Amino acid sequence: MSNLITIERHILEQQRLFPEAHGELTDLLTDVAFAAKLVRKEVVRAGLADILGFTGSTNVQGEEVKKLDLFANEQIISAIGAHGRFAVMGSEENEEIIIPTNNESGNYVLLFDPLDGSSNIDVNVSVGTIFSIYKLKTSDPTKANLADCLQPGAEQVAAGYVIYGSSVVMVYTTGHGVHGFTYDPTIGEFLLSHENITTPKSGKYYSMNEGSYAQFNESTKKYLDYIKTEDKATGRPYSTRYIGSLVADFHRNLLTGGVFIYPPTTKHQNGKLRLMYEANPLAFICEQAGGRATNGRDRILDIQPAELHQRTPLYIGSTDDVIVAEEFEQGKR
Ligand code: AHM
Ligand code: MG
Repeated sequence: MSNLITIERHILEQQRLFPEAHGELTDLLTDVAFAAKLVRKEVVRAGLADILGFTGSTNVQGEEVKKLDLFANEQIISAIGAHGRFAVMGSEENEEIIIPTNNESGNYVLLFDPLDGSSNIDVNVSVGTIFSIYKLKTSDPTKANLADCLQPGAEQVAAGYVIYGSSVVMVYTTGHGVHGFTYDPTIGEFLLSHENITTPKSGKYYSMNEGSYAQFNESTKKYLDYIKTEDKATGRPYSTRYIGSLVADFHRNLLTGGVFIYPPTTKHQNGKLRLMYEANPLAFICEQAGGRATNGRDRILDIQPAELHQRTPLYIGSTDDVIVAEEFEQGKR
């Protein structure tokens, strides 16, 4: 019991190791961990909506029962926005940027996906929250605007995700390694469980929605044929693992090795996933863990965003596996 390290203590200790890390960042991450606890509290009661009232209806107390993703969005905005540390926020659930009411002293930007993979909630499958933090560019926080949010992922000062699965795990990076914490519900704390996560150079899993095969381009189809062909030397065939919750698919591959691909399709020509809320934070974490993240050609973190809700194809995971997938995408194989 002597070696228990809470997420708050870990963030503080990291800050001491890296004097350039600003004290404010500790508060920001502590806020995010707090918001995650609020979301977790509802996610674990998800099935009870049937008893307490269907979503979209009113419950026994006469209150409106919100869809869980909208509930998570509101919880995060109110829990984090109230502390005045962020001058501007952007959420996958909000069309426009969000300006917290007391943003006068906020020096940071928060972009987040409150509950990713929410179609999986009703069937007890893992979902997650993803977040990304940038420094404000505008010098006056009260003038924070969209341009502050449209920074390339390489400018992130911190990023992370929370996975609500068989246990709840929060993973974060501030650019000094990747660290994971498992939630202990008996004491209400995230405790260090995965220090300095590194991802294997190659793995044995590929994660793609093969149901979209007919919508893939020829290069993607060729890659799929390759990854399923037997070849002892390269460890093929790889096994398919696809949950359909990005955080869960990413987290598994991060720990075990493998590649996650959401390629361009005829339905989603720029891919389905969002650059600012999904690709950038996970790319930052993946690179910090020794992995690779691209859109099939360019490094995700170098993409200059043009829109808040911009989409991107995503090739992410073990470096060697991502490179092979890119070679197919670029017609080199
Ligand atoms: P969402 O933000 O509407 O939940 O969509 C994102 C999710 C990701 O979690 C997941 O990787 C992807 O959509 C799955 O898409 P598909 O069903 O097309 O495979
Ligand atoms: Mg999402």
